[in-house]
Amino acid sequence: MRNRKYPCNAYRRIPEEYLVKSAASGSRVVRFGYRTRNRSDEHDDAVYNKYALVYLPEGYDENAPGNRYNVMYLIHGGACTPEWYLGGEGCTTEVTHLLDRMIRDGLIEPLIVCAVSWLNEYCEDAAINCLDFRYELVNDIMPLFERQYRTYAKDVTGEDLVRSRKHRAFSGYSMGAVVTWNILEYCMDKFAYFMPMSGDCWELGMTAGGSRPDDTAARLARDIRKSGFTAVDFCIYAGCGDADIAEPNLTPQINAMKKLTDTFVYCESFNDGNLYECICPDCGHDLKTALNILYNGLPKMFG
Ligand code: FER
Repeated sequence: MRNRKYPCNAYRRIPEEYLVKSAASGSRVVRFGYRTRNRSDEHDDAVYNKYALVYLPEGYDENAPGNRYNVMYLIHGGACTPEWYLGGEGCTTEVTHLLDRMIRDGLIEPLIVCAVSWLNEYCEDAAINCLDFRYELVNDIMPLFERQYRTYAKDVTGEDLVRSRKHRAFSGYSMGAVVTWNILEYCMDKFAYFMPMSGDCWELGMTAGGSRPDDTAARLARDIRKSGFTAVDFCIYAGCGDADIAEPNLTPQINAMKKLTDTFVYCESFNDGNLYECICPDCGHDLKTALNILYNGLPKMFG
């Protein structure tokens, strides 16, 4: 895992100019259409049309041989859609401005961001949709998406999604953080970096990261160990605002995880461990917090 030097995890303020449009960025937001099926039923026909919004960095070139990009899947919160991050096809937003500037200034390597959604036509229960989203991700999105875009997975039918896991991150805000913890628990084989923003793990019930932190931490550790991974195999950059309604759910969960040092090693930089919680000053349960966690967390993703 530790093939690189990671910067210090501590919170830093976003330079104001990072959130406004800079001249002539060559990045693009495009639409990725796919078909999906009713949740966990792999044998059901993929009859539902859905789409993701995709950020392609400046200079992205599908045809350049050997040119591979890190990929982050990014998922929205309640009552939102992928537009919350990326606006829409051909749009620019604070998120795209931030990514443009971080790449241009060398804080991160150029990456692809795939903004997906847990909304669907067949189930109205948001919590169920979040906890089942992984089936859609693994069965219907990743194989097609990573064949179409130049991620590090070259042969998406084989073991390549596993081999390339250090070049793949998952992040989400609020209900999207609920998804992120679920992906951590069940899809560690394909992802090595996780950035849950403003939300806790709901495997043991809604906001159970707050009400049952020790059980939640033990559950995560158990399933990570069961899938054969240890503390050196993954990193979690979690975060929320100091005035965030999810903070009382997230912080107890992180504190419980800190005690399970076989699996989670709390640290000031990922050179020394794999878990950090960034609490952003003067931030609530909103996009400002997500922007802050993206700014602070992304330079620590990918190995
Ligand atoms: C949390 C995780 C998710 C939380 C709230 C949510 C208050 C989502 C709420 C919603 O979208 O309605 O820890 O804490």
